[in-house]
Amino acid sequence: MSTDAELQQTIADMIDAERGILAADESTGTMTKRLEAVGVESTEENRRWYRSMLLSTPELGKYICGVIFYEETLGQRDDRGTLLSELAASQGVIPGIKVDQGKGPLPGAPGDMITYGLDGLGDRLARYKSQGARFAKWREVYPISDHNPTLLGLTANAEMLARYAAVCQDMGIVPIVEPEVLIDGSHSMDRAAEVNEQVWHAVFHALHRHGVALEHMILKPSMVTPGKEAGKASPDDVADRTLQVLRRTVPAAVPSINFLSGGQTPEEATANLNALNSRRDRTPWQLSMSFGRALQEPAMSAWAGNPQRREQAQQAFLKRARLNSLARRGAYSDDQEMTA
Ligand code: 5MM
Repeated sequence: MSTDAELQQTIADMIDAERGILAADESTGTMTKRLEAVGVESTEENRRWYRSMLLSTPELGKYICGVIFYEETLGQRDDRGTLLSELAASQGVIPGIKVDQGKGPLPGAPGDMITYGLDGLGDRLARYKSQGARFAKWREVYPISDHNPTLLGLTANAEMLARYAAVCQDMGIVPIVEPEVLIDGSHSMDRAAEVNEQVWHAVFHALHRHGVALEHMILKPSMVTPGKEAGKASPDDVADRTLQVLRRTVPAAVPSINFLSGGQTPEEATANLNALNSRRDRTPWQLSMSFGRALQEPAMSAWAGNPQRREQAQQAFLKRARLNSLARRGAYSDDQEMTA
């Protein structure tokens, strides 16, 4: 199959009117925080057990079309010896891989961050592809302050995302491009909208410069919300503002926008996704999710390291996946939280 045909096939398999992507690509440091929060030691075995529990959830493939793995997970097997990537594929869930290698301060731009991992990316992608990965993900992180992101931060981060995406497409791997504008802080909705507009504009400008085929990528942005210390906006306000800025900056050729949850509660993220999809007639893209915390938090709390609670954890996980699938169609309402 040609590289183009491979990309096209993966996009066709991942763009689904009722399903979304599970972000299970927490690096060991992040996973350690998540596990310790529910009283579980972060050992390789606990991480393997938890992720194989998620992926073996019955009917997962009805609501989830892709899963983003961390490198460690690609080589792990479930209790029966099946590779977790094969377990996912057997449920109709396409395996993908996070390929950025963490972040640090951006020199020359105090307060801005930059992500590492371009060196040797082609070789790593070839290896991940041979292990079953068909798409990849790279995250750049943008804190908001009165003076961040700077112009340098906007251009340097956009350049990284575009270079990564171009390498992926050369290898027949669909890139998920994730510019995460952080929810941390007390900034207003207006300021969040202003920053997201600058970020998305810079990202698409860089993608164009690097010849990235927009038809063969997925955008994973933040929703436009006020900072978490500034109070909440209603789902209608989040949806209106997010779509206003997306329409100004994201070309119609992009097939799907899969939002991150970014510290929203599971219920908020679902309600916001639902409000976005209630306005679908006004958008050229699929509006879906690639949630990490908002899909996993209830499952992780239900499990809390007790293998006897496997079924309860899977039910909690499937409930969030199912409610987000309803939100994909604009068919979710909060009373379904009680009954689902
Ligand atoms: C699951 O967490 C991902 C990896 O984070 P680290 O590199 O910090 O370990 C992260 O990129 C995630 O995919 C996105 O932030 C979306 O997850 P949320 O929880 O924001 O929906």
